[in-house]
Amino acid sequence: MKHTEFELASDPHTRLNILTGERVLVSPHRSKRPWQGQVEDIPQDSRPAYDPKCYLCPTNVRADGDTNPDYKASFVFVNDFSALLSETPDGAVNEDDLFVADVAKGICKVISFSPRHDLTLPEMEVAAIRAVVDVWQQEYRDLSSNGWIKYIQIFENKGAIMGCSNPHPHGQIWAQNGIPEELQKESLRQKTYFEKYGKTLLTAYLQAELQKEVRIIDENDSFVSLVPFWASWPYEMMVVSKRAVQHITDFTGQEKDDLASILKLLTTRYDNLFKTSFPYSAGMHQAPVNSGDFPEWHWHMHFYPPLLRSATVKKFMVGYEMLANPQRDITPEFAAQQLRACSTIHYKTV
Ligand code: H2U
Ligand code: ZN
Repeated sequence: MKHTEFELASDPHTRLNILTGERVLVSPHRSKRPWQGQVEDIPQDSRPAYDPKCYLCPTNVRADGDTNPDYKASFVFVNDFSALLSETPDGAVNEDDLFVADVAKGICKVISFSPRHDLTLPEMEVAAIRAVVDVWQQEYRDLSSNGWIKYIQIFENKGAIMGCSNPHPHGQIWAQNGIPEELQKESLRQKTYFEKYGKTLLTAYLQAELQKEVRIIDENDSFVSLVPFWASWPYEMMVVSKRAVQHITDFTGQEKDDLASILKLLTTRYDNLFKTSFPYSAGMHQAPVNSGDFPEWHWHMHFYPPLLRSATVKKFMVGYEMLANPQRDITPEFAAQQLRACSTIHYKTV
């Protein structure tokens, strides 16, 4: 039936990602009945607390021959196959603006979140997640003490579907001499907004979202988790700090506790959505280091999960997405509704 009033909930439209300036195509009419609440009979993974063949478990030997200590909380080591190296000589190439290259130097680390091979973030105690936040903060501080490091990417790749090599709970940190692409886009957009309005883009966005409430998932004194208006992955989420801080090192003890507890809630809802250990790539975005003050920069964390309808049905970013821009069927508002309906008690414990 023809209608005259444009509706975000039912009419195809594009949405602007205010952090990158890119667009996502939303096609809500394609998913009139998207939610089957489908739960498949996939074998639950039953890992041992200690796996003698795991390169992250305490006391085991890694690829480079080093032996992991018998650690009790988290354990950090330099990646044995680092993508960036600190000793690379400086250099650059530019042949007639046609062949352009610049040296990339850096330090790559791996962080085991727990000695327990069988856990994941949502299954860890809030206090143990808080200890991981402390490690992130300490590593950030240590890495930025190298004057040539300009940006530090803290991230986690979770699940075999995301190319993660090992189910032992772990994340990575890559610190480097330049500013990566996503960060350059976000820096520019945040700077432009700050210069025009005198406050950070995410302060304004968060305030507006808290009033609307439709995309908010959880909130505590220091953080909000939400499905962003411009989400391109089906269940994409963001964690945004209420205080506009530039770096994780600015967080107080209370804020670190609050970050741990909102991460526990977010990842538990994710696991409960399809009753599976929910895969994702997640990471923090923060201001460059050793490059001055960036009052426009507002710390936040992105969660990009690939699952669409069940533990095995994944959204493919192919075709139109590769050649034009991302596209989605279910609206971010609908995804938020589903995530809010998920329990915050992990399904394995009930
Ligand atoms: P994933 O989080 O994508 O699984 O990567 C884990 C990293 O662990 C990966 O970058 C490193 C790999 O280089 N690794 C070691 O540093 N030592 C090892 O013994 C095996 C894997
Ligand atoms: Zn292990």
